[in-house]
Amino acid sequence: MIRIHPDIKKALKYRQPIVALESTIIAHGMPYPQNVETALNCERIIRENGAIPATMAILSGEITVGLTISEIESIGLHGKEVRKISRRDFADVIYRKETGALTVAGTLMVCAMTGIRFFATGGIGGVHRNFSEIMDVSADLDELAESNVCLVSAGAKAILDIPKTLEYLETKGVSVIGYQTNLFPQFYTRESSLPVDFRLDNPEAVAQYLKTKDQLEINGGVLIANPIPEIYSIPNELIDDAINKAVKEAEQTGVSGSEVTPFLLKRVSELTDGRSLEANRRLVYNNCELAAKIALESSKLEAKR
Ligand code: PSU
Ligand code: MN
Repeated sequence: MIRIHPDIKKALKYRQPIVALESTIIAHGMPYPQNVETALNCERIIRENGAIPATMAILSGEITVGLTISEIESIGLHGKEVRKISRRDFADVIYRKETGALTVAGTLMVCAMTGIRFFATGGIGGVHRNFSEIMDVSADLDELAESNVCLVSAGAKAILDIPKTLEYLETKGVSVIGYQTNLFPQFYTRESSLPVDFRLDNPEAVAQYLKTKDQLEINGGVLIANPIPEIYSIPNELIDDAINKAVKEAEQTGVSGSEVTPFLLKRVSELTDGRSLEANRRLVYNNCELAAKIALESSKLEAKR
């Protein structure tokens, strides 16, 4: 049921650095054509930094690892018509031979199936703001806790309840590592007042840390919180109103389930005249670069063993 691109098959065999990329961010996270442009830039940036990109989706019932350019274009063009696939949807979309975009949770599942250890996204899903009423917690969190994957993310999306998201990660035993920061970044914004578990300052240090974790046979995922570059960061006071307004609209219009996150991202982008979309793209590129560097350092360490 899995089709792996020959380049990635080879990379797996020779233990070359590979970075997984999800496809929900393409289909549901950004509008066409910026989504396709972003996805292709992510692949290019990963290659430029010495690793092999593996964009993943389910295509006509087949788990596909390493999409071609035209497959990426097709997912981007069809956008919201493509099903958003998390753990609960996985077997259903395959048995129906349908096409689906993988969330962070879905991509982590494929990483586990194939042995891919590094993954770049924009911002991980988390605990939503009105948790006490709707109990909306992204499946990304539980899946990360179960996967042996190093996930690079610009913190958690600012549309979420970030303190609760961090509490949940702590409960699940996921280490939250600040990359060159002591504070957990909030997606569009570099700063926050919430501490990370600990800080690492370069890809070599992250690779050494991951090697230690492996030697101790401590299973479970690691979240690298990589702040958006300063020049693209949107200050809290500029984006808070848009986020609050979008969250309120989602409640009033009764948007629910897997549609909440795409709705919020779209509304915040509209309310900021596209500024949040530009920030989103830049932070994803920044994460791709770091994930590739960590993957490369890790494969160098492994070669020495
Ligand atoms: N990062 C982004 N944009 C996105 C996502 C991540 O910059 O659209 C997607 C990922 O696929 C993640 C999903 O798994 O948002 C979270 O959705 P939910 O809250 O429904 O679990
Ligand atoms: Mn949800």
